[in-house]
This record gives sequence, C-alpha cells and structure tokens, in this order.
Amino acid sequence: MDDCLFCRIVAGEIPADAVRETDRTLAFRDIDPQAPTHVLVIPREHHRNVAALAAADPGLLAELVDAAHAVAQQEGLVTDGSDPGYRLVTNTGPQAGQSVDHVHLHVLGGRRMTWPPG
Ligand code: IU
Repeated sequence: MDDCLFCRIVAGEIPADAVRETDRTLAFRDIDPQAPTHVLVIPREHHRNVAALAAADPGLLAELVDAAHAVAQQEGLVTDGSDPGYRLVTNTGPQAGQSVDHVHLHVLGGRRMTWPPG
C-alpha cells in the first residue's frame, strides 16, 4: 500500500533501524521507545491489524510471534527463569492507540512493566 508507513519501510523507502529480518517479517526499533528495548515486529505483507492477519494467514501470525520471541532473545530478555521477561502489545483501533494501520507487535522490555497499562 503506497500510503502505508510500514509498507514504505519494508520497501526500503523510509529508513529503519532493523534488528531482525526473515522472508516474511521485519523487526526494527521504535523511533519513540517506551522502554530500554522497544522493537516493532511486522509482516512484510500489509494487514491492517492482528485480527485481519489472523483471518487471512494464521501461519504468518505465528511467524510474527516467533519473530518477536527471537527479538526478545536477541535483546537478552529471555532467560531460563521468569525474569527479566518482556511484554508483547498490539493495539487495535484508535481508542487502543493504534496509529499505524499495518499490524505490528511491540516488543517491550528492559524495565519493570506496570499493570494496568495506561
Ligand atoms: P501504534 O500501536 O500503532 O501506536 O504503534 C505505532 C508505533 O510506530 C509507535 O510506537 C511509533 O513510535 C512507531 N513509529 C515508528 O517506529 N516509526 C515511525 O516512523 C512512526 C511511528 I510515524
């Protein structure tokens, strides 16, 4: 999609600080990090949100979660114990704070998370 920011990042038209790439996924650092690790994991293909992706290609959704976990491992957020851990977030719709309509998982970690989120 020509007007989609993340499609333009996938196409290489807009630079991004990539941390992991597979045939079907791309992970890059968020430009406005909310934690010491804040990486966005996206499918290269455009789907507007996680529900649309699940309906269209559940295998790709599983790949996205695998990619997010691999990023967390790369970032030192996965250990044998329960600490340090990481949080996966995907916002759907404006009230949830979705600002880019190309499904993305936020991988957040490196600090203690609070609950409930704001
Ligand atoms: P959201 O869940 O749709 O609000 O997440 C979109 C994220 O994309 C948000 O955290 C932005 O900081 C981030 N982002 C980015 O990494 N690069 C950009 O050029 C733009 C937004 I615009």
